[in-house]
Amino acid sequence: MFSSPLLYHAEGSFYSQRARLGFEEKGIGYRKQLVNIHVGEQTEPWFIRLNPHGEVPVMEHNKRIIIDSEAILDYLDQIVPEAPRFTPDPSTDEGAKVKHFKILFKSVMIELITFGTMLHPEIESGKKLLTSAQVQTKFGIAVKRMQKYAAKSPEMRGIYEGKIARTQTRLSKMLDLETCMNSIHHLEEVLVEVEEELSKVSFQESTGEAPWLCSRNFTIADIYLSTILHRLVAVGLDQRYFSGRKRPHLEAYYQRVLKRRSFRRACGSSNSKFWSWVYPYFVFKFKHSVPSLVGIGILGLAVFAAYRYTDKFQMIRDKF
Ligand SMILES: N[C@@H](CCC(=O)N[C@@H](CS)C(=O)NCC(=O)O)C(=O)O
Repeated sequence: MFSSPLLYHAEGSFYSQRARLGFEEKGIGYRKQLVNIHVGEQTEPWFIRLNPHGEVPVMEHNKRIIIDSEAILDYLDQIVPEAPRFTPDPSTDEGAKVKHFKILFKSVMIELITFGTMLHPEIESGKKLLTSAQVQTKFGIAVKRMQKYAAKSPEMRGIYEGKIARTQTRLSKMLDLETCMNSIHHLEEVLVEVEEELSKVSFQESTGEAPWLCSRNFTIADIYLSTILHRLVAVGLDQRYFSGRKRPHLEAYYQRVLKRRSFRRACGSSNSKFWSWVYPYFVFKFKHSVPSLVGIGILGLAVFAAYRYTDKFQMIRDKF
């Protein structure tokens, strides 16, 4: 039908999860390339040339580069229009609802919530993926790397300076407890509304048909909601927001999501430390050690050839 798209992504990345879920929902075969955002691979010049924002996910298809998870989902909707649409016509009841919830979920500041739990002990969460010092080191390393690349490639200096400034602004927002608390409270309000909405649809469970947020189809509203809930589990905020019967409809919804094949394939490993931290680390190390391994090999061959075939080593050869 068409050539297989390539997705640059990171296993645990929130926005990559949305994109992968889009591919799985549409049943589109695709290739994946890991970008290790924990060690700053997204700031390397080859990636910045693909996406000057230096963010995953990025999709490459038929020589087109699509950046931003929402643009990727819209593109998938266009190339496979026969599957249920992620974004139905907003003039229909279903479409209007999807639009409303999409806007609502976009207002959730997931980065502030994610890193807020790590940076502020005041925000109680069941897990701390990183310590506050580790988060700050991670951002510090990313900035240093970008400064190095900016110095090396003057043609990309402006792009790097922009990203360095954005990174510093993001970190200072994350370090501000009040900003993070506002995001935590805003999410509470969002989920109150979602729980209310789900309470109207969950009765259909008795028919064995899983009703999703806006209709019987899994729309972009469900892609956004399911990945938000999955992230809350990852950072140990699910108890605060929905699990343990806190919000039973949301909890049941998340359980249904976990059973969905597409979700398991796209996000099943996202919250695993091994798949989102350890494995990408070794892939990155391997990729970056290949040039040195090749270099060592070439050097070895050159030394061997010189020893074997040149007069310079004749005396040594004669001794053996
Ligand atoms: N609006 C973008 C946001 C992408 C984004 O923020 N990606 C994060 C990972 S979830 C990233 O690449 N962060 C690395 C960085 O900003 O340096 C989208 O929807 O794709």
